[in-house]
Amino acid sequence: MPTLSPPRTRSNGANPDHPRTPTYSAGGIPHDESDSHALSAIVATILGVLVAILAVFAASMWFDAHNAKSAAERAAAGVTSGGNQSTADMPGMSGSGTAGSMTSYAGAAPSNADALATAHEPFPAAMPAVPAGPIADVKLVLKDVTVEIAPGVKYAAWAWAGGAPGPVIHVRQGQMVKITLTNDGAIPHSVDFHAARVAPDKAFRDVMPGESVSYTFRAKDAGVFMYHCGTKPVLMHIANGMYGAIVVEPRAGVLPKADKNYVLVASEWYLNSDGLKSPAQFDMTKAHARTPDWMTFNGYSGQYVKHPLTAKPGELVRFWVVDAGPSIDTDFHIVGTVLNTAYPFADMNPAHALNNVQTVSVPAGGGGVFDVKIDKPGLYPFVSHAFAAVDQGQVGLLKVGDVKGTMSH
Ligand SMILES: [Cu+2]
Repeated sequence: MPTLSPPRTRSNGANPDHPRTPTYSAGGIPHDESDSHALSAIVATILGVLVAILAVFAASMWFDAHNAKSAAERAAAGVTSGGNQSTADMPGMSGSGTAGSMTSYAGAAPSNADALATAHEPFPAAMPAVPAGPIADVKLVLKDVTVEIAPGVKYAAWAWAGGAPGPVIHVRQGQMVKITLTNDGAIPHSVDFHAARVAPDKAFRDVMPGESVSYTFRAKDAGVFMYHCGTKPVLMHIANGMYGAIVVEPRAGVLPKADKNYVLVASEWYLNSDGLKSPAQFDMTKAHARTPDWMTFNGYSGQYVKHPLTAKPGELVRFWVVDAGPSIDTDFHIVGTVLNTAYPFADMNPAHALNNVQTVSVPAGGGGVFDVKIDKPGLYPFVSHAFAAVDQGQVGLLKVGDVKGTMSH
């Protein structure tokens, strides 16, 4: 567990009601001069005009604010009713879940959280091998599953047979990729691969429950790419866990050989309850406000703090990072070192790489690749340096060498 400073009691920064002292008074005008009355009359007239102008401004601002509020309420009502599709009927989406109290459940934890974090089996961050042969045959199964996103915090996800994120897919640049998506969920879903150049209305079409879709694309573009369900409302399908990463390994010789390759998928979670007793569900109001309860690497708060990723001193470690969002960027940073080489936006052309930079943003729906070589043994936290994300769980450790203990950051 990272040291989570749970923002359970959220200060809304309410201002005490200070009565304002008037900033002008009748004083200051000489009163023993013969034209003092005329001057007073002029000043009074000017003040009167100013007050009138201010009154008009105030009225128009009230109308604007009122209209904006009405528009927001209409938008919220439209979302809650889901247009012609009632989200209240969907599994993992109760009607009450959209009421949106905006109560934060960040940092909620049972008393045995530490033991649960230790017992948790971390999502495998180590990049799998490339499938042999000319075609990478990728079979994906979508499923409604209850996942754990933090110690003791359960969430009714729409995700993959193995939870969220989906499996890491690793292919070679130029390889054909055959995707077969089977929908074992209760409602239509689809899968959109950012690495593909295909007609989305065909390849990424909705798949009915119990059915499958298959399509192929050639992985022409190297990098690390997001894949996700693209069925409406996309915000909800992504936030519910329907995302993953595909690494398209550049052709041999383009990059220096890495000793370790780790894949991290950053994402945020919006909960309608703390998820401790029964699984939490998606909260659309919080998702629209972009106020997550939890933010994670590979779907579980701080899992690589308890179970660090490892490297030997001097090894080249390559992080392939996707930010699944759905809405918040990840500002990738490793405490105690500098990123030797960064491939922003996962543009793998070495001529475009950055050298020796501290923090690189990975946009929602985008990727980034980061090489580090660390000589000194120690525990090096990797974080999104937008630090609310760390408090909400987007933190892990890279353990370099044979060192003991843990470190919170
Ligand atoms: Cu979906």
